Amino acid sequence: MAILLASTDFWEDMEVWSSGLQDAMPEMDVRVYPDEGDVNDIEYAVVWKHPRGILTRYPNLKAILSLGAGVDHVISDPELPDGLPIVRLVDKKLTHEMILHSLHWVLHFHSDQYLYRIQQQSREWIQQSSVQSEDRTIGIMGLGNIGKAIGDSLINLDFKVIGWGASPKSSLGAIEYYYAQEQLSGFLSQTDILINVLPLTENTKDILTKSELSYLPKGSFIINIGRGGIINENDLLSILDTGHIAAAALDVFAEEPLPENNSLWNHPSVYVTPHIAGQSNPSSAAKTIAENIRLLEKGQDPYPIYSLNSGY
Ligand code: OXD
Repeated sequence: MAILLASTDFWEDMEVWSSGLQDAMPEMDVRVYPDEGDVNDIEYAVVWKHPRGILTRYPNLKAILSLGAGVDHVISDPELPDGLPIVRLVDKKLTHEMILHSLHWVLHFHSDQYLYRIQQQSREWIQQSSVQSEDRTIGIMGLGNIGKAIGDSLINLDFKVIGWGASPKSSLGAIEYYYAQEQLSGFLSQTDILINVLPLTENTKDILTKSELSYLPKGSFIINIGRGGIINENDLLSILDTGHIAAAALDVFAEEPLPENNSLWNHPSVYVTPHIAGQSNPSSAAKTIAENIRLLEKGQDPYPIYSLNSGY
């Protein structure tokens, strides 16, 4: 029995992933693509942006597991073997990283750090009047495990948190929830700082274009740690130019790496980070992946499985 690790992105980390998985599953033979050995041995593929088409090479493949939270990098492969479970990664450490990243930017915008930076450049000593956290509404799009955990940590800091998702949800505690297209404008119009955690699906692609972004109040902020394709980048640039949105912290982009000639790089109100908001932690993620493989081996469902219906 063998596990194949395949990525076009994490090459320098593959040794770490491979030894992490090997430690978590000593009974398995862990191989790193392209050193796949006998293709008949491969039963599980653990992937991050794997080379397109390779997964059809393994006749005994039982499941595909993502090395990251999203699976759009898996399902975008036009040559995917039919009918195999695709398993997303929900890992405590990854969620924790995403919480810290979100808190960093919420506090940066909330406490006017972006303005003090500009003021310093022209040696201006202006004390901005501070807003209390309970008077600031953070709107989170995408209230799965990660979005909910980010929301709870902001509630602990006394922010008002509202959320939006495609379908109804319960058990969201103090997070006021909006759902479906009809409630999107009502949600956006109350949001001072928008955090996007939505996965990219057919339904979420370009869900935020100029008209939706205009519902955000003047002077609001955007933090995108979900997927780039969710916010139309040209529309974002033009609404940033008008000053309606004060600043955006973007970790994900429609095309990654962000092309050198993309105007987001040098827009004065944009902060670019290279998709680092929730880097998977090999030692903890390898254990989570190993637990899921063990469940599959026992004929039980791993968690969470990608659903074709919901698109994530
Ligand atoms: C992702 C990740 O899916 O970084 O984007 O885990």
